[in-house]
Amino acid sequence: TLSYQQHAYSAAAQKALSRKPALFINGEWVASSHGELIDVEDPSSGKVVSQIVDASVADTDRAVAAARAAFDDGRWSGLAPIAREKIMLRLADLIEAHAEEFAELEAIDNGKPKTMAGAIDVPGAVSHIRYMAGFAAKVGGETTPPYTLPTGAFFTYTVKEPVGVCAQIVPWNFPLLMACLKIGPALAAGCTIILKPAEQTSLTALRLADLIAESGIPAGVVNVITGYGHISGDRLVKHPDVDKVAFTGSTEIGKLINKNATDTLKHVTLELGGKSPVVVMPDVDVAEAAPGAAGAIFFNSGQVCVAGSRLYAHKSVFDQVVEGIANTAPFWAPRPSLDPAAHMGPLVSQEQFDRVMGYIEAGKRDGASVAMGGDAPSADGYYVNPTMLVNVNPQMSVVREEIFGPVVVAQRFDDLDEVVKEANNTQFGLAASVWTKDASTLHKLTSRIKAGTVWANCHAMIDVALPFGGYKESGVGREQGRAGIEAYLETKSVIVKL
Ligand code: TXE
Repeated sequence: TLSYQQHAYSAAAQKALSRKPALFINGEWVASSHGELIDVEDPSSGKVVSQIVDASVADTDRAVAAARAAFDDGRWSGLAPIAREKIMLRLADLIEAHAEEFAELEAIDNGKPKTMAGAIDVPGAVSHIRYMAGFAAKVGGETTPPYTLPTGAFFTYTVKEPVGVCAQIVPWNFPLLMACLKIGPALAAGCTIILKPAEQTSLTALRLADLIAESGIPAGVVNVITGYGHISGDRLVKHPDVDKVAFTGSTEIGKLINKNATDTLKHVTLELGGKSPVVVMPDVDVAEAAPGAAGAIFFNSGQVCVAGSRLYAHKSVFDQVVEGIANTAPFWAPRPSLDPAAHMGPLVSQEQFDRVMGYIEAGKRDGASVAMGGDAPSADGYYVNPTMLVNVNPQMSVVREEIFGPVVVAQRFDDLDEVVKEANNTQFGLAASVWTKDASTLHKLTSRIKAGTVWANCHAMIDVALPFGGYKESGVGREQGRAGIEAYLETKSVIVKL
């Protein structure tokens, strides 16, 4: 039996939780136009611990006006690139200096273990800003010879310019990390920003705004507004003065945003859902692959866009892999996020808990058998036990749909052609992992699986230098790497008659 005893918050966290609800617009903390607030819950206890502003359409318009003015007068894009780079590096240092506080706030707000937030979310956020800062001075156009125009009579070149005012809408699974992943390339490119964190998890974005002000980023360049997606998020997507929308979230809302952005023909990048396959070949060392496959799904309680939620193990190792994963149950048993022994916390909200438990019940009704978990511990808070379903088939909703919880469906296969077909039998194409020591099998699989990222003998290893995004309904465009900054740049061609 586990103790679900709650842990005390630090003084720094209590201070952040008791701050007056406000929006960060034009470098100042301002009240909302209508005074509506949203409760902030700690998913480890289900208790309300703070409140944030539910930004109105008028508040949103005010933030867009600030970002527009800041872009149009060039107070950021007009700086020397070395100055932008220096300020961004200062912001990265400030986040790092507050790592402990950010990790705790993220644990309180999202429910992820503080140890995980400290090991992954916060250093990841810092890396995104630092890596992109280096691009501020390193993206440019080229002098390119013309093709049909006479060379001596014309001088032709391209210039890279910032796209403009960017609305950045992020989800609740990696709040600070996603915020920094979004603002990094936009700032390096010289854009201005309205960042909208998810209504469930806005605490770290608000604290980030304090550090943005402290870093020396000019007022109006980054604005942070909290609130519901269908109000402030929707207004950002439709606002004529916003030039680009970058969204991470559900495929359903991603499709809606794509439609809503059409009238003003905004640039749109979308990072959406997944149902990523984990393919285990017969030659693996099961002692390595089984815990690897468990981590692929149970990390962050399965609330990861690249979660390895469909396991395909070769029939010769299937039983051993299933047993090996089931044996990790004590390690992944959910605990309160501030418990130093926690490897997995609760889910983010009652809504997500109901959704995940609904899928587990649907799986059982459809005839799946439970090989691990399948239930929730009795405790306050939104805990779900790590779960594995077997005896499943490709028609079941647990196999087809993104559950976004600690639930993996395990299937066996006979040969490579069969597993490639099944791995690709999905509307999604975000990621996949393949587990084999045979180089030829490895390359056959990586080339035939349709996904934006394919890992071999590991899963969810994300590096900011490598482009990230989805095939099929998992998204549009790429973030990270050079592709990530290109998404915030326009290319202008200049043709000069001499
Ligand atoms: O996501 P939403 P939800 C998936 C996952 C999860 C499901 C539901 O399967 O169970 O989505 O989560 C803002 N215009 N993912 O409902 O609604 C919203 O305020 C503009 C996968 O929380 O997509 C928040 O900031 N913005 C995913 C953000 O969109 C709108 C991560 C994401 O919320 C909006 C999260 C609108 N009309 C959920 N409606 C991943 N790929 O990592 C909402 N928003």
